Parts: sequence; structure tokens; C-alpha cells
Amino acid sequence: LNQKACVVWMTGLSGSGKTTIAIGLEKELQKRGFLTQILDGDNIRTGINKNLGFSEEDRTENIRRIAEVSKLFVNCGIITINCFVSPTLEIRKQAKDIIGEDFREIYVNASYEECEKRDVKGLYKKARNGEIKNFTGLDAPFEAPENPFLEIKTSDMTPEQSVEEVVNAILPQLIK
Ligand code: GGZ
Repeated sequence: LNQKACVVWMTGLSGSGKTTIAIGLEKELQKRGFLTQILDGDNIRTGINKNLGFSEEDRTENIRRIAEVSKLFVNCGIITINCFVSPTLEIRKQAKDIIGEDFREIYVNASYEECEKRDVKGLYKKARNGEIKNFTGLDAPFEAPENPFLEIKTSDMTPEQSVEEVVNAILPQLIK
């Protein structure tokens, strides 16, 4: 087999478009015969990380466990597509250190204002009203990656264009 897996690590604000891109990428990869697994809050924070919240300490532990799980997947040839806010340089460095050379960081960039406008889940409104504390970009930090593998500015593109850019960047990474 001349294929190798990697961890596609998407970082960005809530509502920036990580999951939308992940679903599109997964579809394109599966079409080409690759095995994939999406990891996001919906399958991680409800299960293995259900004891964790959004303090800095809990986010760090959240990302540590996710990185360890991703490493197991990638070692058996499954492309892991991760959608986590993973808000700080330090938290992503931890992930990178655990995963090693297979780590591919994608910055899904949309401004706070843009994400607040979208507010797909109504979380921005709740955060604004003080119903959610430690909300990333408001009263918890988000540090943009300094040197990501790829940056996607989702407010300048359609979801289809974003997916296409990611697919074009990732496909060559999967050949041995
Ligand atoms: C940020 C929060 C918060 C707070 C709940 N801050 O759009 P979503 O809903 O589906 O993505 C966000 C998700 C963030 O979880 P992560 O595991 O990705 O975070 S981290 O990497 O920082 O550990 C959002 C929702 O959970 N959410 N409260 N306070 N996002």
C-alpha cells in the first residue's frame, strides 16, 4: 500500500466552519478509498471527555486525550479529521508533540464578528448575555496559529471552495 494516514487538525472559533469542512473532506477522501474518522465535540465531549468543561485546565486535558486517540487511529491507517477550537498555541503544541510528524494544522479563520453573526447554535448570544462563561473569543483567549499547514478564510469562500482547498492540500500528503 502506498498510502499513509495523517491527522487533519482544524482549529478555529466556534462556528468558523470546522465541521462543515470536515464533512466535505471526509466525503472526498472516502470516495477515493481512504478510511477516515471525524472527531469533534459531538463524539468526544459526550463520551470519553464527558467529565471535562471549558476551563483552561479542562481544555488542555480534552486536547491531550484527543491527540492520544488520534495517534492510535493514524497508526492503523485511518485519517483523523479533528474539529476542535483548541484555542491556544500551547494547547496545539501539546497535540503536535503527541502526534508527531503526521500532524497537519489547518486554521479555519472567521472573525468573532462573523461567527457571532452566524451563531448557528445560539451560543454567541448566550455568551453575550453571560449565560456561558469562558467563551472562546469573548472571555477566553483564541490565539491564531503562527505557521499553519493551511489557512482557510471561510468568510471569503463558499463551503464547497473551502473543502476543495483542503482536499487539494491534503491529498498529496497521503501518498508514501
Ligand atoms: C467555546 C464552547 C464553550 C465555550 C460550549 N467556549 O460550535 P460548537 O459549540 O460545536 O463548538 C464549540 C465546542 C468547543 O469544544 P472544543 O472541545 O472544541 O473546545 S476546546 O478545544 O477548547 O477544548 C461550542 C461548544 O463546544 N462550547 N461552551 N465556553 N466553545
